[in-house]
Amino acid sequence: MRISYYPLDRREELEGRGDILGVVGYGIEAAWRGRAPYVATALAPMGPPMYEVIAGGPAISVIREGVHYAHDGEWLFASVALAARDAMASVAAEAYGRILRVAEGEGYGYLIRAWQYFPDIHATDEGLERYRQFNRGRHRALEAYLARGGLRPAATCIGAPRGDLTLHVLARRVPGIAIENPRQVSAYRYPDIYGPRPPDFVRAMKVASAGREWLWISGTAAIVGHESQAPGDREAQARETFANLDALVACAGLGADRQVLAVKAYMRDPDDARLSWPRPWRTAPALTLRGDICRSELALEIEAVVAGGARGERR
Ligand code: 3EB
Repeated sequence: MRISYYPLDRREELEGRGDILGVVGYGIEAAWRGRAPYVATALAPMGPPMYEVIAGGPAISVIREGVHYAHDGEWLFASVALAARDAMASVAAEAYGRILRVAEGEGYGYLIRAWQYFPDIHATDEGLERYRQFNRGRHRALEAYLARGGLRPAATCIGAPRGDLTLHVLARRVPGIAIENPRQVSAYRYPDIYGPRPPDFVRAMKVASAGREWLWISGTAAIVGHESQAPGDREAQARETFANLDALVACAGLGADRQVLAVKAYMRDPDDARLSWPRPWRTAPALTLRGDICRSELALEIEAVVAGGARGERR
């Protein structure tokens, strides 16, 4: 498993590769002609357009039920895009339902990581914010999966400027280990002041692969307990966000020689791209995207992948 970022002019080289599980385009207009699943997001980077490439072993690529997926025996990447005009609860339930049928059908029954982007995240739909409608649908779709022993993935949910709902996931044949943040109430236990159904994700998922441990960290924002911190103060929000990221990494037991492999930041306001980043976060390959964080008072959200040292399995 490798995560890399490539500029637009590397497209043809990427399209010819056979080891790619999935590609996510940010700010890219060009059509994708490769065999690997491609997610055309409406999110734009603060810098030039960029491809995010998740590569693995030789991958088999399939389209079924409108889900484009690829798998290499260890990881499955699956992606679906649905029109997101209204009834977000149904759209979310449909997207998760299809992804789960395909993933479980191929024997990759454990969601590790999910990303969901859709427009007008704060608009109201039948008296309820669309993000909260989304949570209702996701909850409905995950209920049976959780009842049969499935695990909530780590996740990111961001408002896009336009386009479809895109949901893309990574799944495995074996369960990951859920890591929660001691500074935060688990999202799936949020009180109902944040909506009738909680957001079904874990703060991070840890997996063992290729002799290392990998921590997939959810989109992380300035939330302590269940409350947003420092509304209107982006620098204070950034500090709380990094404190949450640090706390999660400390809980995951990755060892001292851990390494931040990739970081994505989502910011409501392009000016916030200039905020200063502390170590170890500022040294990793990073992508900063313009997007709406799912609580309107939050200015930024950061996700990451951190790996333990490559010295054999740690448990
Ligand atoms: C939060 O911690 C901030 O609904 O899938 C972060 C990551 C957030 C994922 C989701 C929401 C989601 O509640 C928002």
